[in-house]
Amino acid sequence: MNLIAQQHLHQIKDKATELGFSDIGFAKVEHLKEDEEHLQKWLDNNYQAGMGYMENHFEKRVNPAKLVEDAKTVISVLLNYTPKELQKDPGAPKIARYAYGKDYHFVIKDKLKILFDFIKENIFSDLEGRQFTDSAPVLDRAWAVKSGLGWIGKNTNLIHKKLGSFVLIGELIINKELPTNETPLKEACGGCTRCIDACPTGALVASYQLDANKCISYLTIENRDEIPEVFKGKFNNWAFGCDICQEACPWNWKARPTKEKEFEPHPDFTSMSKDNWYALDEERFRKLFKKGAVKRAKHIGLLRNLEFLK
Ligand code: B12
Repeated sequence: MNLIAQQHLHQIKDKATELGFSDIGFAKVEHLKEDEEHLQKWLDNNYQAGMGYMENHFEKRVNPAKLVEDAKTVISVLLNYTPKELQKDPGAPKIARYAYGKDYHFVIKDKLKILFDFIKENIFSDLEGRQFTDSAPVLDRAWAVKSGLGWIGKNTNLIHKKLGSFVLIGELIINKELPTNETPLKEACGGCTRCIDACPTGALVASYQLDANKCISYLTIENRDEIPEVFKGKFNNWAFGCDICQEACPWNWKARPTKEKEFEPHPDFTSMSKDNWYALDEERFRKLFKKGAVKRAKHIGLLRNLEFLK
C-alpha cells in the first residue's frame, strides 16, 4: 500500500471514529457470486414471506456496480446499539433492542453524509457516491463481511469479534479506489447451535438460513396481516421485533453498551410495566417512539401484536 493511500485510510478511519461509528472496513466493488446463489435459493424457497421488495432489483442487489455509477469501493461502517439498560419488568411485552431509540436509518445516514462530505473536502474533490443503510438493494451484511468487519453467524447476523452482533450496518459506495487489504474473517460459530435451538418458532431452518414466514421479527414488524394462529403462545412476549437468536449467542454476552446518544430510549421506556403497555394510547405511543423505528408499525400495528401476546 503506498503512503498516500495509507494516509487516506487513516484520515477516513479517524473521522469515522470521531462520528461515533464502532468500526469501519473497505472492500472492492464486485459481483457477489456466492451471496447471489444464497439469495436466489432463499427467494426460491419463499423465505422472503411478504417482503416482495426482496425480489426486486436482483442484479443491483448482488452487484453495486449496477446500482451506483462508476462504483469502485464499498466503505462499510458498524454502529453498536447494545442498550445501557434493558426493559425492567420481566412480564412486560418486549421491544427489540435496535428499536429502543431514534430510528437507525436517520442516525447512520446523517453520519454517513458527514463522512462523505469529509472525504470530498479533504481527499477526493471529485468524489461521487451514495450512502446506504437498509435503504436500497444492497446486501449490507455481505459487504460488512467482505470489508473484514466480521462473519455471518448461523443466526444469519453479522458478528463482530469484539462488538458481537448488536451492530447496525451502513455503507458508502464511492467512485474512488482505496486500499482494501482487509481479509474477511473466518466464521467462528464452530459447533455452537444455541441460536437455532433457541428460536421458539423454528425460523432458523438451517445454519445461515432464515425463513421469514416463521420469524417473530418479520411477523411483528413487516407482516401487515393477522399473525397466524399456529404461532399463538410461541412469541415469548416479543411485541416488536425479536432478539432471541442474538441473546442466545455467546459472542453477545460481553457486549459493551453503545455510546450513541440517539439510541437512548425515552426516559420512561425501560420502566414501563406490563399494565402500562396494555394501556398505551396513541398520544403516549407517539411520545414514546418519537422518530423511533417502532413508529413504522404505527400504534395499530403494535396493538395487534400486544393483542396476540394475550
Ligand atoms: C430482509 C431483512 C430482514 C428480514 C429477513 C432476515 C434475513 N435473515 O434475511 C427480517 C424482517 C426477518 C429481518 C429481521 C431482522 N433484522 Co433485518 N434486514 C433485512 C434486510 C433488508 C435484507 C437481508 C437480506 O438480504 N436477506 C436475504 C438473505 C438471503 O440474506 P441473509 O439471511 O443475510 O443470508 C446471507 C447469509 O446468511 C448467507 N447465506 C444464506 N444462505 C446460506 C447458506 C449457506 C450454506 C451459507 C454458508 C451461507 C448462506 O448469504 C446470504 C447473503 O449474503 C437487511 C438490510 C439490507 N439491505 O441488507 C436488514 C438487516 C439484515 N436486518 C438487521 C436487523 C438488526 C434485524 C433484526 C436483528 C431486527 C430485530 N431485532 O427484530 C432481525 C434479525 C433476524 C435474523 N436472524 O436475521 C440488520 C442486521 C445487522 C447485523 N448485525 O447483521 C440489517 C443488516 C440492517 C442494517 N443495515 O443494519 N430482517
